[in-house]
Amino acid sequence: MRARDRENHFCLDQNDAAVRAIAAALPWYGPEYSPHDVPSFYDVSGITENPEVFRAVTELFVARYRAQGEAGPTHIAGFDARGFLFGPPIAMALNVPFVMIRKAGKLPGVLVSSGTYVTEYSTDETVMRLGSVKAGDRVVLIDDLIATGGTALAGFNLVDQLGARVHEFAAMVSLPFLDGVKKIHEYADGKFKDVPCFTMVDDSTIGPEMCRDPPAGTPRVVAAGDAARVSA
Ligand code: HSX
Repeated sequence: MRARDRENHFCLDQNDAAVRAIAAALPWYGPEYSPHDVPSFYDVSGITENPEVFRAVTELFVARYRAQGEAGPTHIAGFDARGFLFGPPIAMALNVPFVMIRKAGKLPGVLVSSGTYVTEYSTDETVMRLGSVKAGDRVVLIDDLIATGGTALAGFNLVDQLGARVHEFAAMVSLPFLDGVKKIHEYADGKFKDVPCFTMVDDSTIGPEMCRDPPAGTPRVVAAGDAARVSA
């Protein structure tokens, strides 16, 4: 599997069979059938409900970090919520801890906060538990997707506050037109410019045939008793 370096942004070859298989398993919905007003909302359940592809995605991440040997990550930290799908199997395969970067108001204990930040469609705040990573740790930040980079940068700042170092930011899908990786590398006069970002599938590789919007007029939510009469 070849990774091309676009200025510290490692991308897989979009014609690679594995990348094509992931793209062909990732449906999207338009604004009417999405939880947010974005042109294409990628539905990660297309991956999680397909064990073969889910395993292939996980193994691509694992192979990358396993190949780094002793210099590889000491921790995998996943973003609430979809980073929680990919992070644990990767951490278990590498035999390193999985750490939660949680939305505010959900974690017990003494916490550090990212402060509020803006994403493609929301304003959020995330927290990590004090002591979950420490000075000297090399942390991979993992998410399903990077859009504007707001969520990723919140993770960079949290890990930084805790005294550890981000080893790499990694996501299955990238929306390059929103320049998320560039924003990470340009943030705070280039504070994180040397941290690599790794993404697998560019959104442009996922075609219009992956749209799963149902026929016009299909209700967005159906009552339990009506579910059998509606096809989606
Ligand atoms: C989505 O927004 C993904 O799961 C990520 O957590 C996040 C990426 O958006 P952005 O912060 O890069 O704009 O819900």
